[in-house]
Amino acid sequence: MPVPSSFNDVGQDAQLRSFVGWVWYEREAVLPQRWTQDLGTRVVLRIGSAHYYAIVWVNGVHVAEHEGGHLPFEADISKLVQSGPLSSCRITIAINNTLTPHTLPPGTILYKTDTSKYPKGYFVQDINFDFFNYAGLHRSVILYTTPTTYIDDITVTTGVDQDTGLVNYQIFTQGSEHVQLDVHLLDADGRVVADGAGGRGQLQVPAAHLWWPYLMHEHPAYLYSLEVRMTAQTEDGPVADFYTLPVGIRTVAVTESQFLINGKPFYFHGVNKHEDSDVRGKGFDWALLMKDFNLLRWLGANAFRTSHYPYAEEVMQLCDRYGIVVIDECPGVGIVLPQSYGNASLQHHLQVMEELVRRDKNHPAVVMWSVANEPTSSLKPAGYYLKTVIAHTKALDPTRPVTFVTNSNFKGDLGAPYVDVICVNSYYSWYHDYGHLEVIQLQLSTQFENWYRTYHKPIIQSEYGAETIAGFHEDPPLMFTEEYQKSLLEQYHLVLDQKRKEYVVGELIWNFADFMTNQSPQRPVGNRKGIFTRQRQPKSAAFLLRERYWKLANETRYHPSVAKSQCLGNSPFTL
Ligand code: GCB
Repeated sequence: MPVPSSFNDVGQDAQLRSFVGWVWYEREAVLPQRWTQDLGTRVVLRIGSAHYYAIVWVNGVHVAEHEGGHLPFEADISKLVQSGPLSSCRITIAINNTLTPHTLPPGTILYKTDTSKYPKGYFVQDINFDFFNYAGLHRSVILYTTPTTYIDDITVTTGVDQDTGLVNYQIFTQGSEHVQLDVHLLDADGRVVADGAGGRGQLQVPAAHLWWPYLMHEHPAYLYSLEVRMTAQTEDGPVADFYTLPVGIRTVAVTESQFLINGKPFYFHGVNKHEDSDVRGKGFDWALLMKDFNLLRWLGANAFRTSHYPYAEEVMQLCDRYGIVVIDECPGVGIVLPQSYGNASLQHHLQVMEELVRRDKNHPAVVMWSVANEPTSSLKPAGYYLKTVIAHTKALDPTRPVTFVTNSNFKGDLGAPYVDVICVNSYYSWYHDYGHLEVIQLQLSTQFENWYRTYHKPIIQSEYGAETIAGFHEDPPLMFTEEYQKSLLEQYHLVLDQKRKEYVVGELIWNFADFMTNQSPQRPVGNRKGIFTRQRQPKSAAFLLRERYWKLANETRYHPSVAKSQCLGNSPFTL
């Protein structure tokens, strides 16, 4: 079985495609002699993503267990590989994709006991989310080394004072109390612009280049490099560790009606995505990733939400580099049953947010955390649950707003009081009043007005869209045709254009591309609400959105005052 890849679509076996239970991966790796003989070397096994529950052994010895399919985990395996003459290392990973009411996402195993209909022991995995539960080793498994005294973690937060950039850093080391830390901040040309020393401090960057979103500024996504050099005297002699972290200096803030980046109003015009493609399922693939980024840039999209789970780290790194703003969502999708709001679920959800924030906190592209998608937020226990997860996330990262994405009625939503931005999904003229495009404007205006009147918080239309089979055409538009998708979007845009002048701060289409789901009478080989096909070819709506997004970019672009030396001129972006 190739890694990284989902195992489901690689074979020709229908049983493997829908398999629920344990699968086993095993691989022998030969390690360089220095790794196995130098006791000052720390050898680490890192697993980028194993969906869902994983148990790991090295040379037959249990080294790690991890719950949750979309975040990395590691094990220090130095002792195991340095204990004998062997330079080989057998890595065994058992993975179980079963989802229960307490996993994230949750699911239920339904035992079908009517023996007149089902064979003995028959069960199915039931889920309340709309994407295929691909499983396997979705991201790379790597072995790496550090010295035994090493840099374990860095937290960077940034601020701006007039035109001085402020870079606050905190460095955590392991292995020795007596370390020396030297810090340098380099600009994009490699020139040192600030120095520091010690485990925490603030670097000041005069006339800083700020990190701006794509299309918001002539020079978006400016990145500095934070170089951290650790030296220590240990029993085994001097040791050094070195780490470089890209740093974007920017601020994020939310008012009653605006989302501000660097103090300027930001309008999210973008997409919801999935990690999903032919053959490899949710397996990481550089070529696919670059294609997606080229499509996003072509589209003029400045943002996406990682619906409905954390994406690969490489995705986040590219967002930093291209200035694509991210709403970073955890796998809290399909939380609908009352059993999924108990202590076991809550505790796991808090743990997942810790892992997510630890992984993604230093990405300037990440401007907001989303703790869930469409939970049953009108259920009584949901209020305490969402309040707790949001408060915990804010405690972990006080610098970013926190939200969850709702489809509940504004009157009964028990989680909305705790979010910074209201993110609302609606499918007017699709799941409701289907075929009746003429009701969208009224219903959507009412939706926005109700939410704003109740909460006085900025609103993002976090999903809207229509199922569309590429190549289906009917005019006047009929459901499932490219014309219907376009017309539905146009109706939404008429209202968005009014409300964005007031308090709507973004629109994210559902979905960037068609994606695989469970089989159902509503899903013709997956969800077809993509503006691109699963193979990344455009439907008509992609051209409509492209025109809109570039127009929005020109309208919402930040123009520094003409008096300032960094004046960009007035030349508009062109398609
Ligand atoms: C939603 C969900 C998303 C689905 C989409 C749909 O509200 O958040 O996961 O795929 O609707 O197409 O039904």
